[in-house]
Amino acid sequence: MEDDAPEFMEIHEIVIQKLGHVPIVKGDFHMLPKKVQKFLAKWVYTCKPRALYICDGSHAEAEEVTHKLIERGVLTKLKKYENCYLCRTDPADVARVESKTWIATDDKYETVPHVRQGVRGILGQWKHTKEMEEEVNSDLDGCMAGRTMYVIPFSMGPIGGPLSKIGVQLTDSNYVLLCMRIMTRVSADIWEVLGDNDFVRCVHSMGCPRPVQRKVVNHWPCNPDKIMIGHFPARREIVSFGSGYGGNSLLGKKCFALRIASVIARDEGWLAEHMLIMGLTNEKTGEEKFVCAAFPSACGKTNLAMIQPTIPGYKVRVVGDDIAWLRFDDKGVLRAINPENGFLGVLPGTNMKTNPNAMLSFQNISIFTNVAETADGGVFWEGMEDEIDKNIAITNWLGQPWKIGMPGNAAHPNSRFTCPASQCPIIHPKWEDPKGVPVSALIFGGRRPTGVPLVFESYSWQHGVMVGACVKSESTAAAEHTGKKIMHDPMAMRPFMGYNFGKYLQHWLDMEKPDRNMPKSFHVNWFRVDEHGKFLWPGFGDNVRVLDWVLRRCAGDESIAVKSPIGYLPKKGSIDLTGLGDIKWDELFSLPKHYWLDDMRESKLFLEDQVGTDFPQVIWETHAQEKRIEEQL
Ligand code: OXD
Ligand code: MN
Repeated sequence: MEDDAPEFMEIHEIVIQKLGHVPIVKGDFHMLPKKVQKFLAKWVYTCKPRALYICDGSHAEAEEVTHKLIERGVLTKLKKYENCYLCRTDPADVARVESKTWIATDDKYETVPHVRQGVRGILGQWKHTKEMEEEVNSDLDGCMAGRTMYVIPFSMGPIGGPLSKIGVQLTDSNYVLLCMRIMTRVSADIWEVLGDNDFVRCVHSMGCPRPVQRKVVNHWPCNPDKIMIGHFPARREIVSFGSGYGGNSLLGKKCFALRIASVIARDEGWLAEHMLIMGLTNEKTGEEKFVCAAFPSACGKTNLAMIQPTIPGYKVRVVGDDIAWLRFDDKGVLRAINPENGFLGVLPGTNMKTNPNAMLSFQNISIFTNVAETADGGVFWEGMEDEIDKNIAITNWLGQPWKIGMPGNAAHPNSRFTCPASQCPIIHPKWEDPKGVPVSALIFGGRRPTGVPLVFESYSWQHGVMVGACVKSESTAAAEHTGKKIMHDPMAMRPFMGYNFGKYLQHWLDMEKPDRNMPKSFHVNWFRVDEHGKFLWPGFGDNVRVLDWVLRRCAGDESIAVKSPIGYLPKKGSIDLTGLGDIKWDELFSLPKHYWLDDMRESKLFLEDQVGTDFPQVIWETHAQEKRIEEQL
């Protein structure tokens, strides 16, 4: 490990001695675990902050930081709610930047698969460790000049839990600190739990040292031209530069809980996935089942996790809305924890009809980023038209006067709320159970306007891995992609892979063992449209009807499924459609032969191009899907 190399030891010793020159405005450096001291010393030496602030996660700290942010104009208090704030970023810093996200290893093929010659790989971006280090050292040299470096101890998962992991994030943004306090568990107790153990090293800078070189917009100093999000899985380190937005800067989320955690999971025999976790209790029997669902970014994981059922019989409770860490226990049961502490949800489209539980979650302690503001101190975004006073004046996310019906958007399409998960009215009482909850089904899905039925079940675990590998979806505003193109997003993990995707698929296959209770797996699509572009399925609360079918399948009901060339489909009429009016079942479940042949060939080509020799052939061999479609459809 780099930390133990003699020359680094020397540098650390010197810097530790020299730290006296960097005032510590809060906390006691000497009380920190030695490994943390070294980590800190190294980055103080590189980033050259004006002061050090060691966070303790206390309420007083939140008050102090919030007050500072309001004073400086970064946050505006929203007087319509309790402890809620609006933040407008620099409009050049509004989404995750996948093109500037890198995984650094010495061996390229540890990170990315062997793509077919001439093909540009899209399953992760690799840089050699040395090259990445040089870039990091040059970008971060003096990057915090004139600014305070905050030291944030945090836990992903309940503090001290057997499935939890600890991180320490350094940042020069107190907006990031405030969001980290919501999204992760920040506490001084971390130092004790950590002891001599290792932790994930997270370094974040807005990349805007003083005196500033670039005009600061909206009090949001950033460096959009030089954004760089680098991961060093071997030494469990993340360095993010230039952006303060969501997944770019809240390093516990995508960078740690998915990219670095997927590498840890590979090494330790578990899975770190882009999945929601929810519990459904059958109100008649009292039996509860948990499901996890993997959909690409901004495809409705938060809405599904917080669903308000439109049919009687189920009580739904949310455990997590974005990330699941999954591990088989010693009884062979797959258990899931939500490593996060809060929700960072997309706002446009969210309202009291589509997701009342989300709306009720952010009435208190919440940060709204890049939404519009109403003159009475409330918030507004596309989809809230029926929920505000029609005559109220609105200011859009850019700070300009706005009226409903004007061209463009009031809120940025990737505007977000950040709120503690505990505020959700249907948060599961066991959402922080350190052992996790037992999982009965895994569900994949995406936005597929044509061809793909509402739901189907894979034949087996192995087939489920193939179905997951073939996930595609229309692009959304969560990252920098523009337009509505259908993109491959295998396992909903394309932007979040921490290592070679072929090896990752093999790791999934290796999860299957005779003494394990393998969950069933499914694929859903709420977004199929008819020839006029109208959705064939109402979605939202009605999706519980599909979950009901899924759970009946998990309970072993053979009578409700028919075998098809792509998996098991619901037998006609086996999904409860009571009260829905005219649902075009045949269209919703049709499998157009040409579509599926093209789709299968295209997916196969994609995986052969992108994963090449790393693709576990057994998946193709066992599941001659193309042949089945050719012969049986
Ligand atoms: C997210 C994302 O923020 O997937 O959760 O982009
Ligand atoms: Mn996500």
